[in-house]
Amino acid sequence: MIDHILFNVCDVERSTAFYAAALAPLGYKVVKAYEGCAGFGAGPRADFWIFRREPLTAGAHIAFYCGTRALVDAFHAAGIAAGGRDNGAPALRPSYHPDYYGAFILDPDGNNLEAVCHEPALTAPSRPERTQPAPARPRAARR
Ligand SMILES: N[C@@H](CCC(=O)N[C@@H](CS)C(=O)NCC(=O)O)C(=O)O
Repeated sequence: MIDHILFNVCDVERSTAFYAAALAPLGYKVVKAYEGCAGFGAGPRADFWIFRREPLTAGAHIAFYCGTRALVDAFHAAGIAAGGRDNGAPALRPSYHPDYYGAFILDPDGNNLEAVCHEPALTAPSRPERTQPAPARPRAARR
């Protein structure tokens, strides 16, 4: 599943106006905006981004969603083994958000591929799992 896509643009203001208008019929609007970039979404989550790039390059950025951090690690190892160029080892990137665990690979043409997991790290359960059925609760008296 695709998590987000990013296009490089040279003028973020101009492209924000363009995409806001072009994507409005699809329910997309600007849901995040930072210096040099804007994120669009049809809901609260931004899955389409524009990013100012100087000089402008055509390389796309696509991030694939992973349910676990182990999958992000596996993606990065497989991408390197397949001849991709490392563009960022698997690690947390808290500048995006506290549980953002991503890894980046450049494909043979310079496109920037990412695998990302947004879930918190797996932790041991804070209390032992219940192994016995819960004690029966007294039933309400029937009339
Ligand atoms: N080498 C960086 C790559 C980060 C990256 O490519 N981030 C994506 C957004 S999730 C992107 O296209 N950012 C724009 C940029 O870095 O120019 C890292 O390891 O964190």
